[in-house]
Amino acid sequence: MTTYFIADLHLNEHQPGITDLFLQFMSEKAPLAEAVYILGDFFDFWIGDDENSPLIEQVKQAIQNVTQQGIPCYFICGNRDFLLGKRFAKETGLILLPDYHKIDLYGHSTLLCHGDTLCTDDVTYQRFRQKVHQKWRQTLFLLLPLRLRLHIAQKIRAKSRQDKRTKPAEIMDVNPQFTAQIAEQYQIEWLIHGHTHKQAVHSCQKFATSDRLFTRIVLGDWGKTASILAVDKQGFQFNLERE
Ligand code: OKV
Ligand code: MN
Repeated sequence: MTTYFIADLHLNEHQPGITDLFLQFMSEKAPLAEAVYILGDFFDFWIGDDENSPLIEQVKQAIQNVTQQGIPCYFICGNRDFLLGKRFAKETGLILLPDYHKIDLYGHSTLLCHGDTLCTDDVTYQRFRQKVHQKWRQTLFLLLPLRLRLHIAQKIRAKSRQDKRTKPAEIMDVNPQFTAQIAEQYQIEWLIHGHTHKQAVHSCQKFATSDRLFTRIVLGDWGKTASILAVDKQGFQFNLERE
């Protein structure tokens, strides 16, 4: 039996090929899986579970189809789809997980997260995150009519695209010290996350001065191809080796 991990599909209307790859994954691979974990930025943006579109409907159908076959599908929200909520979960059978979630993966203690919380050097983003994760702001935002939410979200995205152009690339990766601290705190052997779009397997030290190691597995984003991590009792494997 295999457990699959995916992240950063950034599903959107302008790249129907990605939706097709996901639907293909859900009809071919997922039904044979032990579990499926979606580690955030599944949708490119999400402004409330009441929004609907042919894309959203298709995706919901695909998830519901898999969960109804008894395959658990889990979700950790990303920095873009953090408003995906209980209504979506109820409609699809998707199981919502907190920002950090520790599991036993075939004998390996493993921590799962989206990855944005590990990028502590991007102070501007962390400030943005803290703001939009405030419960009262989310409640207020979700009370607004859908059209107004769409309008506000468009403005926020335009502003963010502007800011991004002046951001140095180094701060966009995980902070190694912070990540090691998390690994130590959760007492894990493996860390699986996405967000940085840099598919890789890193061997990391928990402390600069110790030989205690953990493995950081980074999921890739989706585009022309899917990025799927498959784990079974033999170990882990990506669907495609990328550079
Ligand atoms: C998601 C990101 C846009 C990054 C707004 C409260 C507030 C939620 C929201 C609006 C935006 C999500 C929900 C989106 C992520 C961006 C731009 C940059 C870096 C409020 C709660 F404050 F307005 F009240 N939002 N959307 N960004 O368009 O999906 O992650 S979004
Ligand atoms: Mn992300």
